[in-house]
This record gives sequence, C-alpha cells and structure tokens, in this order.
Amino acid sequence: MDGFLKNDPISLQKDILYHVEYTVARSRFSFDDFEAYQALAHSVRDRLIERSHDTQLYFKRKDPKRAYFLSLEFLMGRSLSNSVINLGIRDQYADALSQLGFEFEVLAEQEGDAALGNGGLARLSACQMDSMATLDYPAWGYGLRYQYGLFRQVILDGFQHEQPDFWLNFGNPWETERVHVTYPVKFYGTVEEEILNGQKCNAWNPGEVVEAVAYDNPIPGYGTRNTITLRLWAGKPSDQRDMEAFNTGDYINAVVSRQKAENISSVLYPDDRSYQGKELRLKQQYFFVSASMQDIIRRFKDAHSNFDEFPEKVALQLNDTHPSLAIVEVMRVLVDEEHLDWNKAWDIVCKLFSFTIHAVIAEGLEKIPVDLLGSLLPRHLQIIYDINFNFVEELKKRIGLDYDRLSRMSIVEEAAVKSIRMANLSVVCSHTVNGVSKVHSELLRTKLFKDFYELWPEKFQCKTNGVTQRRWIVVSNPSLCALLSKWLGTEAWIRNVDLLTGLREYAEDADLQQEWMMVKKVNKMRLAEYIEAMSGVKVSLDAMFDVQTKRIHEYKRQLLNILGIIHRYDCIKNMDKSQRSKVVPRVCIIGGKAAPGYEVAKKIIKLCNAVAEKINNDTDVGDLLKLVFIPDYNVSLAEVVIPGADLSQHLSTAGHEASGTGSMKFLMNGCLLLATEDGSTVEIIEEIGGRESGKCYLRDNSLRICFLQFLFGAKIHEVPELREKGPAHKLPLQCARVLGLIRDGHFGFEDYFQSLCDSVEGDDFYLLCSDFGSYLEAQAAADKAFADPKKWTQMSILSTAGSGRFSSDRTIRDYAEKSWGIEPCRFPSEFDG
Ligand code: HBZ
Repeated sequence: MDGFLKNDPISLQKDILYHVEYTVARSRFSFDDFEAYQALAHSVRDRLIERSHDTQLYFKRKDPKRAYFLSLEFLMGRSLSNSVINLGIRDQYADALSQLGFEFEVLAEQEGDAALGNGGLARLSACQMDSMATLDYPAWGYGLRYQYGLFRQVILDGFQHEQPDFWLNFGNPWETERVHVTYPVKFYGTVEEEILNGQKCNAWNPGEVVEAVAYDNPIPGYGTRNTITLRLWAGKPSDQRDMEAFNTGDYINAVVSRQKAENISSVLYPDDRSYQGKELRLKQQYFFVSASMQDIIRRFKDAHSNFDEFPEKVALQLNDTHPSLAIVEVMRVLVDEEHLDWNKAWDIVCKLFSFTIHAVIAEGLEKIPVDLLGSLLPRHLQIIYDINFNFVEELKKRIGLDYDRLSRMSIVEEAAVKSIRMANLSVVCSHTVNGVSKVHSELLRTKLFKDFYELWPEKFQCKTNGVTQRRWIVVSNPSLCALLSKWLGTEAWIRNVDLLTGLREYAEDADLQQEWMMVKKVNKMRLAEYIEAMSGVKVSLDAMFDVQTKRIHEYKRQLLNILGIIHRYDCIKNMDKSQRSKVVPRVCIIGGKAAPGYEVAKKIIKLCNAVAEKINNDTDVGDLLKLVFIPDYNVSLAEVVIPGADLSQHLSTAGHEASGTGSMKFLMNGCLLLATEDGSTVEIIEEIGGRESGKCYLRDNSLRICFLQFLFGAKIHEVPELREKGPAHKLPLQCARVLGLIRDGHFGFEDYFQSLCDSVEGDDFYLLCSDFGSYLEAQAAADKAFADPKKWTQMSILSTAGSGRFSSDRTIRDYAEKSWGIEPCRFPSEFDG
C-alpha cells in the first residue's frame, strides 16, 4: 500500500513550499537556506510519520515479539541525508530543490548534530537502530531527550574549553512530541507494608513525582517501508502533585518546583568512563527506565492479560549497566502493582533481559552507593537486597561457603562506601551477557566475570560490534558508493554488505584502481578544504592523510601518536636536502573530546596543539609534515574526516579497548589501519589478512603485501609482564630524546607538560615507552607502502572488500537470533516488487 504523499519532484516542491509558508511561517517567495532546510526536513518528516504509522499498525496487527533497546545515550548525528537515502528519494529531493534554486548538499549542512551521547557506545546504539529498521525487526529504542547534548569543544590557545550544546534552540524538526504519552515517575518517600485482600504488600509513597513525556524520532529502514521509533523521554512537571501546592497557597514555590522537573533530562553527563555516584545521574537512569517500562507494559497489556506471556512478547536489551534499574523496576511492578508472587515474577524477569557490557576493567563498572539509592528509590533498594539474598543462598548451595567468592559475586559490595554493583545485578538477572568483540568476550569469561562464567557458562556470548554502511559509506562517501555499485553491478550491497567481497577479484584491475584513487582524492580535497577553512593550514593532497579521531584517553594513546610525530619532525630537521627528498609527506590529523574533568586528557590536547603550532610554522619542514587538531569532533565531522583518510591509527594499549568501532568505519572507506592487536582489530586482521593471519587475497602472494594493516605493540597476554618489568628496561633512546624535547620547552609550556613526560618515564602504565620502537617500525612500513601507490590502492580496495563482517547488520541479526528471539516483521510494500 502506498502512502498519501507522492515523491515526484513536483509534489516534493509543493510540500517544501507548504512547510515554508505554514510551518516555518516565512513567505514562500522569500526564504533563506536555514528556512529551506527546516521546510525540507518537515516534508521528509511527513513521509517518515506516514511510514512509521504503517509500521506500527502492522506490528500491532501481527503482534510479534518485540525487542526494546534501552540506552542512556544515542549519537544520531544529522538525520536529513540519512532519511532521504533510506527512503530512496534523495535524487527526487535534489531535483525538486534545484528547481527551487537550492542545493540539497548546502541545505544538509544547515542541520546540527543530535549528540545525545559521548562516544563509541552511543554511536553504536545509533548504528544498531539503523540496522534494526533495515532488517525489519519489530524493535524500539528508548532513551532520554537531553536538552543539552555533549558539550561543544572550543580550542583557545590550544586548550580545550567546553560550551553547552543547546541543540534544541531552533527546534527539532524530526521529533514528534506525544503529549498524550506521559507517565508519572516517582522518587524518594517511604515504603510501608500494607495488607491488601488479606495479603502483605509494600506500598511506596513517593516524595516527588515527575511526569515523563515521550518524543518520538522516526528511524527509517533502507529498502523497506519499515520505520521504527526511537522514543526519548523528557521531564515535565506533574500536575497531580502541584495541585496540592497550589491549593495550600504556596503559589511561587509551586511554580519554581515545576521547573525542577525539567532538570532531570536537561544535561548529558560528559564522562565516558567513571561513575561519580551523582544523584542527578541516578535520577536520570530511573526516570528513563520507569517511563520506558510503563510504556512497554502498557503496550503488552493492550493485547495480553497474562504476564506469563510477557517474555514471549518482550525482549529487553540493556546497553551497558546504565539502564539496569529496569530489572528491579519490572520486579517491583510485577510484585507490588500486578501482585504476582515473588517467585513467579522472578521467573519472568530472568527470561527478559539481555545485557551488553562495553567496559574492560573492573574499576569501570558502575556502583551506586546504598545511601543514595535508598533515599531516591527506597523500594528498589529493598528489592535488590531480596534478589541478592536469594542469589547468595542459591550460590551457597552451588559453591559452598567460599566467602571470598561469595563476596566477590554479591550484588551488594560491603566496602567503606556500601554500594550496589550494577554489573553483578545485570549478570545475575540477564539470560545473556554479551561482550562486544571476541577478545572482550573472552576477557569477560576469564577475568571480569570469571566467577559468574564458571557458574553459568551458557549465559556468556560474543556480539562483535558493527557499524552501518548506510551512514558510513552511502551518506558520507557518495563517490565511493557510486563506484561500488558500478563495479559490483548492483546496489544490493547496501542491504547485503557481504557482497563487497566481490571487489576482491578486481583489486588489481588498473581501471578500478584509477577510479579508486580518484574517489580518495575527491574525499581528501573535501577534508583539505575543511582543514584550511578551520585552521588556515594548507595541506598537500599528495601527502598521506593519517588520522586518529576518537575520545581522548590515556589508554587510547594519542600521546604515543604525538611522540611519534615529534620524532618524525626531529628526524626531518636533522636530514640533509637529499634525505628530505625521500620522505613520504604526511598530514597528521588528531581529533576528539576530553571529559571536562580529565586533566591528563586535556594536557594531551594542549600538547598536540603546541606541537602543531611549532611544526606547521617551520619552513624547513614545509609539506613534509603537518599536524592538525580538529576541534569539536562529532558525527558530521567524522563523515568528512573518515572518507578522506589514507591511514588511521588505533593505538590502545592491548587489552584496554573493548572493541573500537572507528576502525570499522575507516576500513569500509578503504583506509589502512595502523593498530595494536586489541578489541575488534584482532578480528579485522582475521578477516582481511594481517601479520600471522595467513589470509592473502593478493594474487602474487608475496609476503610483503599480504598484510593489509600495520600492526605493532605488545599483545594482550604480554602486557602484565611488561608492566611488571617496569620502565627501566624499556626506555628507547628515541623516546628519551622526544621526551627531552618536550621537557626542554621546544613546544613551550614545559612546566605544564612535565607530568605527561613523567607518566611515560615513570611507571609507563600504558606502555608508551615499551611500544615506542615497534610503533616507529609500523610507521616506517606504512611510509614504505604509501610510496607504492598501486600496491597501496590494492590494499585499500581489499580493506573495503573485507569490511562486510563489520556491519551492524550482522551484529543485529546475531542479537535477534541469539539473544532476543525475535523475527523480522516486514510491512508489505512497493519495495517487495
Ligand atoms: O563502547 C565504548 C568502548 O570503549 C569501545 O571499545 C566500544 O567499541 C564501544 C561500543 O561497544 N565504551 C563507551 O563508549 N562508553 C561510554 O561512552 C560510556 C558512557 C557513559 C558511562 C560509561 C561509559 O557512564
């Protein structure tokens, strides 16, 4: 069945002008680019809404088991291009606009990013939503509608400053406020035992009630009419409680307290690792969990009356521990509100949840102080204690009185600050526990959750992350997209990315190589223009574009990259003219945000900018080396940076990156990787060939070109021993020299940078010294390979060709089949032919 809205250029024009006049309220004879963008976005939204209605009605009719993806963070980026591409009407819109005197690309640049998340975890959620929609799964995303997204990073004098991202300033044309979809969320108060129908039960009398209102964001699938929903909750004052205050005459305070409700969803916490036990953060978690669970239970009850069927109709996915209060909330609703017997409720709860963890180290796991939890959610604390009591009793039966192990596994941590271990709660109550790469999943089994693995080996699974080729090729790299479709003879790879392996047979074809290089050049040009406009630095397109963009963290070792750049600079300075003529020119690009309270990370940013200042103004060096720090790295910048990269760096100390998804986006875009064997790079090596992988897709089989990446550094199992040995054994001369240059003030701010140098020369926890030599070797190998454009291009083609396994389509299929037990539910439509 078709929708009401037509998609020929004339109809699209009419719709755009309609929205200029009546939605944006500007004259249809006079409007600027931003107004045109707004009208355009509204006309696209109309089409999304239509599809979303059709999809929901179809789901309702078929009543399949649904998956609910609960995540406190979603990094969606821009929606316009992605939406029109997934709807299959990008060209029609481009035509319609050009007749109105506008360019689609120019209007697309008007859109701001929706940055409701920090980094990898949040962008993964966005990629996975795209895959759920495209693969026709009956799924929903649930999250929070922060009014302030991730801070904007501004660089002043080389230092990071944070500015608020009030992204809703000009409205958000993609969302629909559902004024009738609201739920009360309770906080604080007391719990009293009551007798109801002769049964003892617990009544929670809250001290505060805040209303959650739903904002729906449509997520269109590609090549399907299915359009699913990301429902984000915002806080609004609850009329119910305010009534009392108004009646008692405290008008001013009542109005002020109404404002407070909105604070709950006001700001995203900008830290992507540490848990600070902040009350507002806990409030956010419960607020989003409670509203989502009420919504999900309401939808279930619309069609079913018996909670035994709940696990047959509902799968709940916990994206890290942040939503894990959902477990306790379902228990509370089933026992206290639906009056199910505890054991029955527990049986149901144990069949609902699948838990994915993104952390690597025990210190990264979330713990909530009991005092905080008990005051904000008194009934939930009781329930957690009861769950834990039953669990520990059961455990004693299984493992005996091994008190060390019992206390390690307990959900309650009896330490100086008594806390609830949210990861233990999630493992105990979920039927599946997922790691995000093979090595991470192994680490969960052997270290982080070893005790639990021995108890329940069957729970533990691996769901290697993936990214969506719709965003990371089709939207961000249109030239590559066109080339791929031409050489593969089909666009089917956009839904079935495994078809990319078909490129392998042409990897040596001179015509393909020529076109491939052209595509890379176009993308490098786009990136070079951006760099010049942003920083004034002119970069040569002949240089190797070498990129490291990701959140700034000690373990991600941006510092290693900078030390390597200083070494390169130092070498060039000490060369004579003829030696310089042999240097492979480089443009080093670094970008990423540091958490506002993370001083070391902020120093690394300053060091990068100080080194850039020195190098870029050194006429001895010229085009041989440039260093650029890209401020405010976000999804839409990534769309410019990634396609333009020749080489990308993934330098985490082995064993510290759970997966890493940036590498997959670069790989898809034909970028070679310089990386440690950590997280997902281990699988990338397995898939497309690398040192020791034994795979070789190049015809001449020469060992030299078998390797598609430049790998270096200690392997995971070597790290503990190297740390043990300490730095005295491993400070290479080159590293000492580079640190000396920083300490001596070659880049200024020497006092400020001393502590960075100390950390390397001191305990060298992240093994910069120890990996430095091997890092430089890998860099030299990359230079050598780049000097042979034919070979490099061949390697680049093979990278894209082998990237199919790293599509989020594969990950989501895995989740659907092995964790959620759901099946596709596809709206019958014109796409089915
Ligand atoms: O999740 C990242 C991992 O570091 C990365 O290796 C992995 O690829 C990615 C997807 O699985 N983890 C995060 O991005 N974590 C957070 O952003 C985070 C945010 C808030 C927190 C804790 C962690 O409170």
